[in-house]
Amino acid sequence: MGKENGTFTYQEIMSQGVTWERIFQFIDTMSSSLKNWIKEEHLQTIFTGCGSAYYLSISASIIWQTLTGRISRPVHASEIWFHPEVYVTEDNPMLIATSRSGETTETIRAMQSYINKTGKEPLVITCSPELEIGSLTSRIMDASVASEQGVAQTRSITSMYILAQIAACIAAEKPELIEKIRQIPGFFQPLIDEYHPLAKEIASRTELDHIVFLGTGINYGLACEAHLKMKEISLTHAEAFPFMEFRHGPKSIITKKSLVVGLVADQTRDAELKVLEEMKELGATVLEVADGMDDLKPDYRIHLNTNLDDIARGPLYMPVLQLLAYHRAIMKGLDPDQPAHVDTVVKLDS
Ligand code: F1P
Repeated sequence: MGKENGTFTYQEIMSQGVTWERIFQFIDTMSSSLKNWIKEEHLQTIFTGCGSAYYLSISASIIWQTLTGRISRPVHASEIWFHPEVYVTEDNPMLIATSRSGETTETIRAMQSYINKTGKEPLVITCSPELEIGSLTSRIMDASVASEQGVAQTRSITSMYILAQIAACIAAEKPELIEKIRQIPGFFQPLIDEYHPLAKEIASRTELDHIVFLGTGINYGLACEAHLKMKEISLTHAEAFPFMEFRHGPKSIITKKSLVVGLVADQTRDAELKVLEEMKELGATVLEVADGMDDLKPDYRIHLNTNLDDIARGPLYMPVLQLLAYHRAIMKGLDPDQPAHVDTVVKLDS
């Protein structure tokens, strides 16, 4: 008998709590080499990757700059490969590359360009340290416990996100924040138990055929990742925008068939809730994902209820949204394990 649709993806989404626990086992071994690396002279840090790994880079660079006070930015791996002169500048940047497969051509090429120009080893966060990426550097944060068989990244990207959070805490010498991040795995199962039925309920509303994910700052990277999951797994027209940008034109596409998902941050909540209110008035169905309670009357609400701050709680926005994409795919008769036209890794000939 053949495999049922989505077996791997479902199992990988649901095992995130235990996988995150296992990720923390490696912190002590990584910590001292990371500290030495961070001491090297540099003025800026560049985070890079492709697809999910690039979206992780958006959030990670904001966390890094907030915690360390040093300039940090996300750059697409292909940009570094094609334009090293623009990004690998004379001010000795540090490079942090993320890749589940460890073989994505653009990420490997970006690392090679960086190594050729600076003679320095990048730091990598990967599920595949034994592959090409690991042959280019000895500085590795190993997420192989989060490896996957599904094509779309679920537990791998949230686990690598946690490693990026931890790297920033080590760089900023904030061990107390690592202790907060250590609480994340404990919130996973209660969140799934409470909101898995809601994910199924929203997924059954197949008349909603346009899904917008909104987030500010750190949460913008997470909104981008959520939009990619929805697109890859459920072949739904999905988009991601910073909350405030959505008013500047993109909102014109909102109809009664739109679902707007707001990944609300504590720091910017008031302004974000006004955007969600406005989208509701325009006819969209609104799903609010927030840590605290507020006066908004969305159609649906996921209350994360962690009391963790915006920097610490990031990965917890993802699991219920991954389940929403998974169930939508199942409703549409698709196989979430095998998105159309996408392979696990993009390898180019030249
Ligand atoms: C990056 C990536 C994935 C995407 C797809 C193709 O892979 O773009 O984010 O979902 O599977 O590859 P990697 O460099 O993290 O292995």
